[in-house]
Amino acid sequence: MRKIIVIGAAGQIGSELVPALREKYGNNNVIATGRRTPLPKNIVDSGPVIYLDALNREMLAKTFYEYEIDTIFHMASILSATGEKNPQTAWNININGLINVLEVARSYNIDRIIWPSSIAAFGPTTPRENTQNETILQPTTMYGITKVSGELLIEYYYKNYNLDTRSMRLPGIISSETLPGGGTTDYAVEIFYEAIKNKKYTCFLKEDTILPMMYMPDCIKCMIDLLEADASKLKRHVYNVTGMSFSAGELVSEIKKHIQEFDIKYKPDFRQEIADSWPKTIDDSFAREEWGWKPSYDLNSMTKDMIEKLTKKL
Ligand code: AKB
Repeated sequence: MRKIIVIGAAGQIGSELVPALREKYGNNNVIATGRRTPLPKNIVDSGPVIYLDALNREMLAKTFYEYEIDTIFHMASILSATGEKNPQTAWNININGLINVLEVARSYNIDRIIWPSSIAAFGPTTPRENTQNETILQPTTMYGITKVSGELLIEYYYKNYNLDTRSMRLPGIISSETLPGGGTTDYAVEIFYEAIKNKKYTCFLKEDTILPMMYMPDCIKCMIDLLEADASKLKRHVYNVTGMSFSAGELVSEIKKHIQEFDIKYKPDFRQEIADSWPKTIDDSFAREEWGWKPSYDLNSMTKDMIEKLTKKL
């Protein structure tokens, strides 16, 4: 049985990843860690929870040692829009946090590390349609720069220290439990809350902005499947993955099928330039071939499920 630590368990993905991991590997085998944001009650009530600052190497070492950790999900990260407001903080948390985790991991008995990269690793010089796994990586955001650097770092630690590091380039993640914070794809979550609560939303991206996205159940499956993938089948450490691609306007039309009176306005801000530097569609065939990646949700089924879940919740 694995002994797993989720660093950054209060975030949008971490808060749903921990319950899924606890169900699969046992409550006491999944340690949830947070730093600033309080952890959700279901996580606090169902298993070990600790304060952990990834910028503190000693604290990382003590935790890995005391809990006999062998598997790490390093989820703590500053996202694209916040990263543009505080680029130095983004570098510090995203890269110094990651290198600390890798450094401490190589001194302990760590079997596997999952660290998500992002479509933000691509930039304006990358082909935007059907973007390939191996392509130009020249991002213009600090967040993107940390993702490319992180990808290179995890390769380096694999090659030089034999650490089994694995990563997927996540698109925008849509979910009904915890709100994302500080990303460019956040509109695709906020829009549901506003459509249900107030029947109107002002979108910070243009109507025709197309971005790759994924629904949370697929994202959780993606993380656990890559963790469990047979090492002999993997030919690389970083994989493109995607669930669906749609424009803001297409999402609005889909929501209107359920909430006819929904009123939308578009008022693009600084995040438009970030979105315009990212791919519209992603080629994830290596993930499909090498570890059987296959998403279940498309725009239609995701929208239906989000509206059902959020209507109950709100
Ligand atoms: C963001 O918008 O910054 C993130 C991402 C695509 O990595 N959701």
